[in-house]
Amino acid sequence: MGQKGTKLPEARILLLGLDNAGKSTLLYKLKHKICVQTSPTVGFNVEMIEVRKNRKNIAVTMWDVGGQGPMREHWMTFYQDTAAIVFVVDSSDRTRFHESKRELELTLGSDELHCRPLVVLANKQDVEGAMTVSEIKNGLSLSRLCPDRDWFVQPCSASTGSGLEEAFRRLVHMIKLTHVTGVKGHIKETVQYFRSGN
Ligand SMILES: Nc1nc2c(ncn2[C@@H]2O[C@H](COP(=O)(O)OP(=O)(O)OP(=O)(O)O)[C@@H](O)[C@H]2O)c(=O)[nH]1
Ligand SMILES: [Mg+2]
Repeated sequence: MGQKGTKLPEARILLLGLDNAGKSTLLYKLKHKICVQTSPTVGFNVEMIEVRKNRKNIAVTMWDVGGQGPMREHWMTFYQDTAAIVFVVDSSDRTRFHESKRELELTLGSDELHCRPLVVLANKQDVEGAMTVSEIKNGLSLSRLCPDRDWFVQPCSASTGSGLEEAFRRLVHMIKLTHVTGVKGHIKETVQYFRSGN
């Protein structure tokens, strides 16, 4: 989990998206630079990446929450103190694009995520025929959906790693320091929530 023992201020990033979008693959690619064989996430994964922002070190904790149907009702459990949202879209799967759009709209409607920056990762760009950035930007109606938050769409491939570092750099730049918190034992609290069978 990587965060154990760190005293750094924390910026909590939430990785959301439908099952099979590639969230866990990109988390491990970003953190460990390796392409791991994943299985559908039941619960969540969390990794810490230390970065510099405004001449300070901060611990960016990336929360990767399972995207299967039954997992989605738990997404809101992770919203508190989120500094930015990363929404991963499988660009190669046009059949599920509307489902993806619906989940994004529901997520952005939350008060706890008000004004938080949004990065949409147009993942699986290595697949032939994948939707382009413009198709995704227009298809998700992002200009209409995000009048009061910073956002951008980044083409990427979690498998090859292309586009990931760039997205992460821009994301860290967008985080507002007012959304960076002290480490408050979120991991412990969230693990307890899941263990209690809610
Ligand atoms: N071709 C290609 N395949 C990818 C890419 N990213 C992920 N995959 C594959 O997509 C499948 C699902 O990836 P995961 O990372 O497990 O997806 P997830 O979003 O974490 O899914 P849940 O945990 O169920 O929410 C795996 O077979 C990955 O190898 C990509 O950029 N390109
Ligand atoms: Mg996963």
